[in-house]
Amino acid sequence: MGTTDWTQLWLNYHRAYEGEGTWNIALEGFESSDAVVSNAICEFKKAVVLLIGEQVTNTADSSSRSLTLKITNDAEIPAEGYAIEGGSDGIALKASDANGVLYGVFAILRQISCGRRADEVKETASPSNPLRMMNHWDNMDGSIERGYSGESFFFENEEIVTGARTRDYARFMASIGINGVVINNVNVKGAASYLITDRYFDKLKELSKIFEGYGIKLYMSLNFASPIEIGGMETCDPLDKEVISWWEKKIKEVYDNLPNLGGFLVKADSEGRPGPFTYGRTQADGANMLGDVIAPYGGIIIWRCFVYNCTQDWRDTKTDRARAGYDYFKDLDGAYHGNVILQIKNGPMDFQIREPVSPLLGGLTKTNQMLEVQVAQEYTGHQIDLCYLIPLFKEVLDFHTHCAQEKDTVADVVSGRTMGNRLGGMAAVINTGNDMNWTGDDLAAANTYGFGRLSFNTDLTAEEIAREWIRQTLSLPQKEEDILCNMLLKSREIYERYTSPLGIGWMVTPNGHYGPSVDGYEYSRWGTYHRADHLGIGVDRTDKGTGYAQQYYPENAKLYNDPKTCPEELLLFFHHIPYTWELKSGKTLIQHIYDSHFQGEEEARGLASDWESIKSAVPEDVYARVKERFDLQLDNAREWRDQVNSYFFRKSGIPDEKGRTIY
Ligand code: GCW
Repeated sequence: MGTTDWTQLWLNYHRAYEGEGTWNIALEGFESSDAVVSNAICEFKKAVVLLIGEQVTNTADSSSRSLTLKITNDAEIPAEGYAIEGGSDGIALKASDANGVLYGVFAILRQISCGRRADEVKETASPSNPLRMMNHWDNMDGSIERGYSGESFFFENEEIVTGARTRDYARFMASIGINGVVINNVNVKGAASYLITDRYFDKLKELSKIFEGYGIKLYMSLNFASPIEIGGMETCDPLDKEVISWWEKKIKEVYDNLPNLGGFLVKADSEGRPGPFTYGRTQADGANMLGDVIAPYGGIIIWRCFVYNCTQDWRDTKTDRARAGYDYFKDLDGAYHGNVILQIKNGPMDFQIREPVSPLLGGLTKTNQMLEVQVAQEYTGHQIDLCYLIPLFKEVLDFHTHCAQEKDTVADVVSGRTMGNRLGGMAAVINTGNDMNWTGDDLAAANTYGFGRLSFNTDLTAEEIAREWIRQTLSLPQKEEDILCNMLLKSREIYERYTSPLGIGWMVTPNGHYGPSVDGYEYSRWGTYHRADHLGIGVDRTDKGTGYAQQYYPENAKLYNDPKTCPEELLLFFHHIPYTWELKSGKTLIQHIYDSHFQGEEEARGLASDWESIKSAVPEDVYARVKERFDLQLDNAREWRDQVNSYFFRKSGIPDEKGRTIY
């Protein structure tokens, strides 16, 4: 078992083999004065010593084999892409820009960490998506909304913090291909509204510089009501001339200080946030105004589509939160300006363990769009329960929207391949904090890593990503690697089995969102209902119900509309189904609910014992931290199993065929 510096995540650089050469670095068409190139070289130097015990010297040493990392500028390589190839005299790296050099170096180090020798390194790659972003929900008091790994490492007591950790963070992000980071929570309040004032420019400049050295653009979340909150105006109506000229001055001031700022992320008219609706304006009015103001500086506006009525009446069965995104944004397709991107959550509700893909993705055909996923485990176990999310993200990316004859998957749409957009990509709500191991649960770093890798290369499989992460992080013997990989790969379905059935979602403790509370959101204002009674459960979203299914292109609409063709894992999302309904397995719905909960709880125990079985191969501290979490996960799984099963037994009065204990 190698030593693991857990603060270095997957950039641990375990000794892979003993080399016997000495390296020098040759640059052709790149300057070592370029911050990104220089950081790339620096990383290479540091890593090869650790990985293969070889030094980078630049002076010929006749006693050892002389090797060269030859970095060449090659205009044929696509933006941010690279070609790497090892041979007997070293490694050739070709790229057409500095980010390509950086990603190429990290690719070399990754391949060596994963078991190749330097002379076997080989890959040609370029990013699937133009924008590959992390969204932090960090608040300026240091807290993190939906954070499960300590406090923010960007903010403390309303100040911006920079230091060694900031640099490490940037390295980690660059190593997985991230090129944009939004540092503050989309709910912009209090001090965060002042991030666009001279109170913070100096520190932001520092931060932006660190990021730039790793090919990352700094972005911030913006308060749409800034003209009121920090400008002392009476309105923030996006069509008001004075409001517009306030923004013009403000954005100029921001760019005078932060010329490399990528732009802003905006949550408007949502969950109490201000927005254009207040003034009878559309989402496009709001987004375009900001887009126009920021355009001269090359900035972009990323506008979130998470807009819905959060003061619903549960008695009202016609209003459907799932419909809201499409209803608000589809009609304005084509009205958004060129530097505006709509950022769309993967599902129409809110990051549940299983949801259909949002019909807005690909539903919009004339608008820049970006996929938003949540790596922070808000509804998926709080980084206590093991839940490897890459299989879920893959399902979303592979979903055929039917928006075009070909190239119609979500991956195609957001990458720009379908409609030829220049702007688009993927963003994740990140799961990091200032815990020593960054992600609370050591195993949750697989999601951080995985999102970045997937956004760079959407063709990678969940398993390839899991293995890469394990090899670089823990470098386990093959048998143990297989066990851990398998644990990761099945964890999402296990979590799904012991929580809410067949796509219904929610049933979670309100506010905190950990642990069961079947009716917790049933009679609330949030639009999150399961509609269970003594006969059945589920929400009718067909043409006879809320009509949500009709927001999809006909192929999918038809599939979802009929309970016989609707994919069963989404059955209760689209249909209200009697407990006695027979599923494809031949089981009744109620029996499926019981079986799945018993099975999920049992499988969670299996995960815990799998972890125990690899104890001797993992560092002690890592073992202990993860074990602690499995203990909690087992309590959680048991609680979910018993509460959900008892609830449905009491509602339906139908006993478990297998006579197991239900309360
Ligand atoms: O998932 C919900 C969360 C909120 C979050 C919101 C959003 C940042 O419960 O905490 O607010 O989504 O995505 O804006």
